[in-house]
Order: sequence, then structure tokens, then C-alpha cells
Amino acid sequence: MNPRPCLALAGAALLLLAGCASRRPDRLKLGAGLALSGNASMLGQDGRIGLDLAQQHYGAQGPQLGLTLEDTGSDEGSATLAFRRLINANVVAILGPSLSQQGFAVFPMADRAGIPAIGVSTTAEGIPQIGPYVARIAAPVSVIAPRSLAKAMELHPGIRRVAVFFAQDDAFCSSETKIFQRAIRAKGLDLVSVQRTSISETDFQIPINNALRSNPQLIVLSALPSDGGNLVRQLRELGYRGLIVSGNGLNTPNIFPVCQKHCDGVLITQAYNPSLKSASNQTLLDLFRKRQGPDSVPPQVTAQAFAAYQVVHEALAKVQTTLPQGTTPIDLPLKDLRRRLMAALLAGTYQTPLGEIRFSPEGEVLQRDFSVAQVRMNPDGIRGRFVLLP
Ligand code: 1QQ
Repeated sequence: MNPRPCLALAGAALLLLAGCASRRPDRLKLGAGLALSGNASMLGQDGRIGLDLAQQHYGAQGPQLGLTLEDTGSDEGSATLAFRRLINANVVAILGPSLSQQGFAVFPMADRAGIPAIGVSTTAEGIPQIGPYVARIAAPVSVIAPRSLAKAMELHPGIRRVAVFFAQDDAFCSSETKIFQRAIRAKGLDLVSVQRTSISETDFQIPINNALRSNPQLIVLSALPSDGGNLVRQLRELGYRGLIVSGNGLNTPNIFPVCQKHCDGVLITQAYNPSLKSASNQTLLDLFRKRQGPDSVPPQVTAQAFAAYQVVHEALAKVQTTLPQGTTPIDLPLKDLRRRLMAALLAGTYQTPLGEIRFSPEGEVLQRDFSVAQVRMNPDGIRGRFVLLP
């Protein structure tokens, strides 16, 4: 065999290798895992829009970020596979997942790998405590849930008899109902019925009839969008006329086609106020309206996903300021960069579309502004709005 071509080939390979070793990627990879399929995709799709808009706005500003988005599906198994792919892709941080039920499975993976993981809409108790690399942008159920109950009592002070429904096979619903039930008792109300449902059910005739036998004046739901939307519709179809308070699981306009005209009147706390006057909210509104139409309003999860991207971007920019001249975050070993990013993220204060936010040392979001909305459906019974109450 003539050694010449072999030598030439080996030389070329060496040159290629040297080239690869010295060529660093031109931007960092930011990972995201959201429920883009399955029941929870009604929430995940809202999040995806927020990430797309943030990528549009922040992606090209230094430090430049490329977004790698994976579909976590709506269960723990699919979320685990998605997070495994993100970890293997050497992302600098991960935004997501959509559901607390998934978060309890995947946050420990990110934490063990030393990758900052920022929950976008995971509100159950105990999420930030999973580990030092876990934080969340979504305010916890303990802060959110009592507000809608208080608003219901303000609107109808005569209410005494309250029934509760919760999906027993979802970590967020089980966590949220504990907060609701505690708040109901703390107000001296009578908890006349507690009905356990499932996120995979769509027919609630039996638990509804059970609850209605105790004549509730208020019904409080902890459910996800698909089961919860059906539950609201069937409560009305089976004759319930009283007030309905829903937890965070129905916090998306994507429930409107499910409960249709029967969504009207549902009370639900909002961690996002679209009419907030701030530069960052104006940025979100402008980008959202350009994409979805001039009268459209970003849903809460869209604003939360946008804010999650924003805090990572701003924390990376902060890391940049601590580096020697001529060095950028991408020059750091990834492990070191992730450690510095997490420390910077927890130390910062951020002006986001959710208002000013900070984090506790444990990674819990500290947010000041909340509102309670009431769903108002259009006469077509298909489209509607979350109207913020004074
Ligand atoms: C959670 C949630 C979701 C139901 C709302 C997006 O709050 O799983 O924690």
C-alpha cells in the first residue's frame, strides 16, 4: 500500500482535529423542556410562545444564546427522556418543565448534573427545596391559591358551604388542595365535601352528584386543563349555579374551547398582569401582539416563560461582567459557568413582565404583584378573557 495518501489523510485529520479543538461554539445553548404534547400541552404551548419571544428579543444580545427546546410530553417518563437529551446536549441551564408532577422527577436529574433548572410553571410546595441548582419563576400555590378564595368571599360574603375537588394523581393538584382546604378552614367556612378525581378522567358525573348533594355555595377546583375544563362544564350542565374558584391548573385561555360558555365566571389568581406599565412588559406585549394579533393578551404561562429566559440571560450577562477583559462566559469550563450562573441568578433582582422579582437563597421566586381574574366568555361561547378584578 502506498503510504503517501495515508500520510496525507492523517495530516488532514490532525488539522481538522486541531481546528475543532480551537474552534469554540459561537453561542451558549440554553435548554428548555415543556409539555408540547399530551394533556398539559394546553399549558406548555403558552410557555413555548413565551420562550420563542424571549429568544427573539434576548437571543442576539450578548451573551448570545441558542434555544434547544424539547417536548417533555405530559408525564414523568417523557419528561425524564427530554431532560436526559438536554443534559447530554451540554446546555448551560434548563427552563421548565411545565408540571410539578414532572418536576419532582426531572429536577433531581438536573441538580445532580449541576445544571441550573428554572421551573417555568411548577407551583407545588417543595420544588425549590429539591436542590441547590433548582429555582422557579412561578409563584408557589401557598401564595397564589388563598387569593382567589379571599376574592370569592369578598364578592359573596354570605358563602358558608364549600365543596372541593382535586385530582389525586397529580402532585400540583394534591399540593394546591391542601392550601385551599387550609384557607377554607381558616376562614371558618364549612368544608361540606371533598371529591377526589383523576387528571385522566373526562366524565365527572359521580363526584359532581356526590358534591351537589351537600348543597355547596362555592366549589374550589384543583385540576389540570383538560380534566378541569370538563369538570367546570359538567358542573354547570348538572345544575350547579354557585361560584367556582379554580387553581392554577386552568390558567390558560386554551380551556375556553373545553368548558366553552360554562367557563364564564370562574375565579382564578394571576401571577401576571398584562396591563402592568413597565418596559419589559411592553416588550412582551409588542412581540406577542405582532405574532398573535393586535388585541391579543399574553397568558400567564407565556409571561412566566419569557421571564424565565430573561433572568437566565441577565444572570449570564452579570457573570460576563466578572470575567477578565476579552473573556466571555463561553470560554469558561461548563461546570464552572453553571455554578457561577446559578449564584448570579439567585443574587439578582429582575424587572420582568411579572413585575420586579428576586429569589430566596433556596430558589423560591419572590414576587410582589398578583391579581384575581374572572373568566368572561364572549357570546360565541368559544373565545373569552381573564378579566382582572379590582
Ligand atoms: C404545576 C402547575 C401547573 C398545573 C400550571 C401550569 O402549577 O404543575 O405546578
